[in-house]
Amino acid sequence: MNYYVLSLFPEIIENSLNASITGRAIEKEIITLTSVDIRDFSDNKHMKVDDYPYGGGAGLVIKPTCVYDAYLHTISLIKNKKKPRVVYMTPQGSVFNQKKAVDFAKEEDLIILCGHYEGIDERVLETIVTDYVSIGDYVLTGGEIASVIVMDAVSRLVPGVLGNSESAFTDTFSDGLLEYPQYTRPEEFLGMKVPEVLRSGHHGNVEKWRHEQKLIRTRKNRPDLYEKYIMLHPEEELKD
Ligand code: 6GU
Repeated sequence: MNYYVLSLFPEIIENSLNASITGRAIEKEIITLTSVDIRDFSDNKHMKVDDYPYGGGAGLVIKPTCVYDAYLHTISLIKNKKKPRVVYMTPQGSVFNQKKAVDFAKEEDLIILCGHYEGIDERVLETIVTDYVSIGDYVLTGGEIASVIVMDAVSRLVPGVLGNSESAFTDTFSDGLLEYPQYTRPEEFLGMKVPEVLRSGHHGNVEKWRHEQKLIRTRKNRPDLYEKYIMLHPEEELKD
């Protein structure tokens, strides 16, 4: 997976992705990150990349010219004959979820465009963007952190990024339910004991207990997901 991220704050992206599991994947060259600074494609001596919005209003709009030149530069770096998808991070996009992460993880190259201020001139977006993606119903100062979230979620689905011990397929959302609670030593903490069944060594009972915990937790925290799950598995509906 090769990410090309066009933004005004490449350091936010590099600092985040170069750490932890994604950092290790970059070192191993399972994923690559190329950050492109849109400011490098400014067409004036003050390195300005934004201007006042036509029609008035608050804030500044990123000029289409520098974004387009940054895009053309990025395309020139990519050997692949196939034109990559261009994901624009925007609260106006459709909301990112695990299904979208799985879909993006199938790509070889992904161009991610991050806006700032009041956004980017619509004409360049119409020309280059294939996917408009938001990470939820709240507003961030820019798309950089949102892009890191998308790349993190996508990267862990790329073969080789997670070790055997960090499975991407048994975790939350792989079956539409939230995960069960986990415990480690000590056996007693602040007077609270680890549930007896987990110490019993009875594999069947552990599996049964964990599945029930998933249902309880999902019903409590995500009634929307619980309803969906029970529609598909009515025999599993919790009694109480
Ligand atoms: Cl992708 N960008 C910004 N600026 N704010 C957001 C977002 C993206 N997703 C949710 N809020």
